[in-house]
Amino acid sequence: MGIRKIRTMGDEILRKIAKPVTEMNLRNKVLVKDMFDTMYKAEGVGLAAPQVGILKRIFVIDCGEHPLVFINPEILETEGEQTGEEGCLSIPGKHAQVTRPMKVTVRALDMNMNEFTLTAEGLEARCILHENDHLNGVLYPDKAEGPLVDNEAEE
Ligand code: GNR
Ligand code: NI
Repeated sequence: MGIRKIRTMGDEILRKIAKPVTEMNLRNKVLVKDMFDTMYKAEGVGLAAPQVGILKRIFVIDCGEHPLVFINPEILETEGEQTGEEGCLSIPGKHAQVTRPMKVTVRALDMNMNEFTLTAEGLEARCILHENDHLNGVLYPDKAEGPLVDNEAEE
């Protein structure tokens, strides 16, 4: 198990633009495995490499259906709108309402550097867009409708 430290808001690395991945090698394989370990341990549904201090365009998600790896993702198309609660492992203990597209089509490379295209809706779409933002130094409070709320305050 390779649990990595999750960087939190205020850490400058979260605001930097991540760099494209040029090859799949042992270092990147270990990184992806560690990202899954770290995401599951933290009970998150997604994790982007900059959150563990690595400025590479990689994110992983598992919104309940299947674990997926996205390398050098490109958002091809979005459709519709959804407003819902969003949290981030880099902003522990908080959430806010964020409006995002309901549907997204994304093209990326998988672990074998083979291209795939996926269309997702609802939470999976929200998650893909949230993770893609991390690769561009964007955090959900930048897009939030209302204030950041303490998770405790409402539960
Ligand atoms: O665990 C997470 N939950 C979540 C909820 C709504 C929208 C996006 C997310 S992603 C987040 C994990 C995380 O911070 N990924 O970058
Ligand atoms: Ni996040």
